[in-house]
Amino acid sequence: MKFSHIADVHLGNWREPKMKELGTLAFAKAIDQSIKEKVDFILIAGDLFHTALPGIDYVKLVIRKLREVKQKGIRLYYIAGSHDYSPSGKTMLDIIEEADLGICVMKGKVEDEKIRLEFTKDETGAKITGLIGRAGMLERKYYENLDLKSLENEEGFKIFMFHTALDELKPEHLKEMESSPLSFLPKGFDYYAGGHVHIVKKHEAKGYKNVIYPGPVFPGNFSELEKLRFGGFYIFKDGELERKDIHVKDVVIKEFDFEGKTTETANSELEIKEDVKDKIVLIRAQGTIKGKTTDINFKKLIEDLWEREAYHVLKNTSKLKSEEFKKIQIKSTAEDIESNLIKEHLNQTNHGFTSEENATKQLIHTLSQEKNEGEKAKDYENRIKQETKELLETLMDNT
Ligand SMILES: [Mn+2]
Repeated sequence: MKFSHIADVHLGNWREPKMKELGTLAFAKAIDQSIKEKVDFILIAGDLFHTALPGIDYVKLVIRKLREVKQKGIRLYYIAGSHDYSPSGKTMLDIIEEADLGICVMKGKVEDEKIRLEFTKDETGAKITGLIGRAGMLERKYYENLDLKSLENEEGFKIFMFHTALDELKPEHLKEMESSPLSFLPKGFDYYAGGHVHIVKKHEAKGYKNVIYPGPVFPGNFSELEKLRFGGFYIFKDGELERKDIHVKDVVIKEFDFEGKTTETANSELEIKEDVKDKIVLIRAQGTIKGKTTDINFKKLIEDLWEREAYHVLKNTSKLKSEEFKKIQIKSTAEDIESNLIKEHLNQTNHGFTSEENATKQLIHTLSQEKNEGEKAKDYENRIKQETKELLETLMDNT
């Protein structure tokens, strides 16, 4: 048995057309390589599209590639992720199943308030099931009501697909991300095909083997490019795992530390000597400088890189500060201030929450969500209302 495990393609991600192009190229490569490897089937563990309503060109690309897959006799199984699932519960991924190009494996029924998932059986005998991911961890409710026993009692080679962050696999830099314990997943499966967390990770624990996050097929922003440089996916063959990297462009990373330096010194150091032709160049500048940050001549450097035919140039100066501003800096973060304000105003109303502080924070979080790209005002309004309603129900349930 041989299959490939892809996740977090995010077609339509990146604002710059040139970078968008690399994302689609990476997806095509992941599919082409899977075909070349003669896999029996392909798993896509959510976030194939970056939005619930992706552009027509991305839909066309997916249909074209999946038709190639089907023509080769390779099966495709998928679940929706937090990005390709709309608040009203619709996903463009439905067209894959409608067009008979793949099967969404989250199937089952609700019985006695329990979610009983069914298995989709592949020709190889592999039994596949899974749960979709939803924005704001709304899938947590599904997991809480999931009938694990019936899944665990099933015989045979089993695969569980999920699109959720797991406590045990969460890296330090994503510790703010909401997550669930691994014990939410049924035990004893042969492979856990994950998505959602953009890291490359393989995890084993008692009762759980091959818990995998393949990471994106192409990094989705500056820091992902910085950390991962390139994307990839996994191929599983008769118990053996193989990582497949997808190289679409080389990345040159240049860090400038201007701590304590004058703008003159900073400007004299601001150069990149490496060959940048047809490469993505990442410029990160940090430190507290003497003088104004606006006096640092990034424009000249970037123009020079374009002239030397860099494929794309990205700059990050979020950690670059000016001493002049340092003097009036407030020590607390926005979160600290918010947290203190909440604490100061506790116990003034009559409510049914166990933890008013926690409830307030969750409500603020839910209500401060922004409108998604391409989301209609009405859908946005309904989504916020629905999520707030669900949150209030959960908060009340816990009392
Ligand atoms: Mn994702």
